[in-house]
Formats: sequence, C-alpha cells, structure tokens
Amino acid sequence: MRSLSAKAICFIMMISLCCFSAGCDSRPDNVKTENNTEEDLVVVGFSQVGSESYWRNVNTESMKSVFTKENGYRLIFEDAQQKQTNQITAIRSFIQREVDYIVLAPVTETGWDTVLTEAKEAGIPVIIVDRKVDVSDDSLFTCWVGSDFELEGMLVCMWMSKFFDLKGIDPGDVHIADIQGTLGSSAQLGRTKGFDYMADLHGWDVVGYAEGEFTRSKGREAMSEILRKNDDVNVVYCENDSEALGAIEVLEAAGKKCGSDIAGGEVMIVCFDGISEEVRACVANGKISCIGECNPLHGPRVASIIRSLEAGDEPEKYQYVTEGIFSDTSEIEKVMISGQERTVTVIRQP
Ligand code: GZL
Repeated sequence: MRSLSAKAICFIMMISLCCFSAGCDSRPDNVKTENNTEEDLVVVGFSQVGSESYWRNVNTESMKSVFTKENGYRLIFEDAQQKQTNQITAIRSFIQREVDYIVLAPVTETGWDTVLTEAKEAGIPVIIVDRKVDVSDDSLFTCWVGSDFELEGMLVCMWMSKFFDLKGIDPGDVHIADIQGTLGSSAQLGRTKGFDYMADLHGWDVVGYAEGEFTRSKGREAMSEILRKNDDVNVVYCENDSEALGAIEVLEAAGKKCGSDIAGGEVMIVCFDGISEEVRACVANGKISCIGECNPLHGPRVASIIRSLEAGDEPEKYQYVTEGIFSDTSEIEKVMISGQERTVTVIRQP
C-alpha cells in the first residue's frame, strides 16, 4: 500500500489531535528519564490487526513513534495479517517474554477469554485499542481506547438525511447499499448498527449488503456484487476509506458518475476514516460526499494510560476519542444525533 506523505500525516495529526477528547493528558510521551539503559525500559508487546488500510498504517505509525527507546520503551510489534490466531500466538509470546504491558488491537470482538486469562494469570496488564473485545469478565483487560463506531455511523447518516431534505429527495428514492467492514469487528458492528437504525428511521430503500473487509480490493468485489444485483443503487455507504476507493473504481468503470446529485443520476459515496490523501482529494472533487472521521492516533493515549499505571494510578476503563465529519459542501454546517453535535469540516480543492 502506498505510504503516506508527510503532508498527509500532518493533515491527519492536525485534524485528529484537535479532536482528541480532554482525557489525553499533555505530559510528554516518555515514561523514563533520558539515557535509558536496556533494563530500565518498559517493554510493550503490541499485537496489531494488520496493514489492510490507510487507517491501520497511520495507527501503527502512531504507536511506533511513541513507544521508542528515547521515550523509555522497548516495543515488540507483531502484525497479525488480520488473523486472530496470529494475535493469540503473539500474546502468548509476549507472556513468555514477560513483557510489562500487552497492547491488543483485536481483529474481531470474540474469542479472547482464554488468552487474556493467561495474560491476567501472568500478571501482565492488557490495554485494548481501537476495536473492542467481548469477554465474560472485563477484568481481563485494564483499559480500552477507541471510537464510538455506532455514533460514527449515525452521524454520517444524519448528514445524509439533512442533505436529502435540503435537496428535496424523497427517502423512498434513496436506494442505498452498505459495503461492510470485517464481519464481527467493532467497527463493522457499530457502523452497520448505526446505518440500520437510521435507514429504518428515515425509510431509505436498503438494496443490499456486501462484505468489503476494510480493503480496497474487497471493496471492488463488493461493489461489483451489489451492482450485479441492484443497478438502481444511488447511495453507497462504505465502512472505510479503502472500500470507498474500490467502489468508485467499479462504478466509474460501469459508466456511472460518483457525486451528490443522486436526482441527476449520480451515485453518492460516503465512508469512514478520512486518512488517505486520495480520499481527501475525492471529497474535494465531489466524488465522496461525506466522511465520518475515525481517529487513528492512539499512540499518545496508550502512552498516557501506561504512564498512569506506572505511577500507580487507575486510568479510566473506557476512553472514547472525539471525532468529526468531513464533507465537500458548506451547505450543512452542523450535525446533531443522540445529543452529540458535530461541526462539519469542509474539504475543498486547494
Ligand atoms: C476503526 C478501525 C477500522 C478502520 C479501517 O477504528 O478498526 O479498521 O476504519 C481499519 O480502515 O481497517
């Protein structure tokens, strides 16, 4: 996957850091003083989902840029290539190596009780990042930090609802499909739940679902599958950036135009993350109408949790990051749902 340019990372850090909720303290990321010797270092074993998306790459870079020797850490990084079995193996190796902390970005929610019990019995605190784990006993992990995925989904759908009202589009004329993320992951479960609730509430015609696994290639396959069954689809709800880019390729190859003018025959694309320059350019040129921000910069927050634990404090168990909405039009300035209001950030062609 093309690496991110410095400009893209600066943009992401600017947008994402200004959206961090108050919970992230302003202390430096280092946990030890300078000239750390090997035995002084805090050893962190990090099991990452994989490298399936732009979001994931920035998330990995955020963790690696914080957990450095200069900051007093030794990071053991394991990429699971989106397989839970690889994550379980990685956690067991961290236990064998007697790391000080285990950080897990779980690929899906279930199947963690046994290995997290082993970590608990070894006395190693586990911090969950990004997606959640569904375990019988929440003492199996110390903290979780990540996004409210259902809220992300509802905010994007509320933006669409406001847009359709503004344009006089009848809800029954909205023929919408959902390209889902990795089935069983919190991001997919939450974004799909938000979509289902809002589509039902507004009376949209849901023409189908297809699994996109949060990747561009599977996003292409999913869009092709949807088009084969429903050529009248005029809105595509993609559960991440990479899927949206794949869907746009397929729609354009089929002679369709991606854009907000669904009354004029265009196909509206909405998605989540807002990480890649390519996706931001699609918003600026109108191919993508709205993006639900998904904040990838978990490194500083996890470091803050570890510093608290090192100091003998008890950090908040569940830490949600605050996220916004990006769109190509200034016609909708704010979106409100479930008591949560967000100001829309307008991305235009520079
Ligand atoms: C969301 C994260 C999702 C991103 C995708 O926090 O779990 O996984 O939205 C990534 O891009 O693959």
